[in-house]
Amino acid sequence: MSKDSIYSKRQNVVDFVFDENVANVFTDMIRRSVPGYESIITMLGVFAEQYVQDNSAVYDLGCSLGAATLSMRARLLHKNCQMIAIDNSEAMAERCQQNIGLQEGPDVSVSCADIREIEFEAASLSVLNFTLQFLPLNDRELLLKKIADNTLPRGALVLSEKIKFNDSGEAQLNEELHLAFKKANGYSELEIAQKRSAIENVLIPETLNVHLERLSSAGFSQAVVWFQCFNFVSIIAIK
Ligand code: GEK
Repeated sequence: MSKDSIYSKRQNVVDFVFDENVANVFTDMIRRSVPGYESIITMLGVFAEQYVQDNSAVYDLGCSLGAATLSMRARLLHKNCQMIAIDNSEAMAERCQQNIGLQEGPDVSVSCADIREIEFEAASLSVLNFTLQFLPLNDRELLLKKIADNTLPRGALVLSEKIKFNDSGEAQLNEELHLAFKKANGYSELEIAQKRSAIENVLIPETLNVHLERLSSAGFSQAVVWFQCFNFVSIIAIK
């Protein structure tokens, strides 16, 4: 796994993009930046066992290098399932395709596309693992509505996000702990500061309540936080 040193040298920071350089170090970057990422990935396999139904689609939306797809595929025992992994970064989609080819398992269709523009098949499980946060705020509701409309009864959506807090004390505490996590993982003050300014206009977090209410109005009958570490949560929403 290549080490993420993208922001280790002082530079003119520009808005973050999921390009070739990021794709090359992405596994290391996300593990060292998102507390609980590996636990969430492992648990997606358990969700696949629990929620995937025969004759349905399984979506990994914003799949990056395919970690969520691989975890779900390893536990997919169902008949006639169509696994679909989508990312609008060419560098990510290409590497995702390669990673999936390295392991045995059911077919996966990988495409480079914008998840706001795809036609959804009837799905039993969809995953937005730290992807919704990169969509413009105004596009989030419509996407969730489309996912809900195309989710089978008893099907599910796993939504993982960085969140913000209304309470300033809670926000400060969680941000401090997240900062400590990144430092403990070897990121320097300079790397952390430069990454922060690169991402601040690109990753727009919302509060947990906003997510839960939007899931409910999109058409999910239940939405439950099953994981939280600092300012990172994962929600399971059931149709
Ligand atoms: C994982 N889920 O490892 N359409 C398609 N893809 C998009 C869009 C869009 N509109 N916007 C952003 N992306 C992965 C991690 S990373 C999270 C997901 C992070 C893609 C983007 O190209 C990137 O690959 C991914 O969403 C977000 O489980 O970097 O914090």
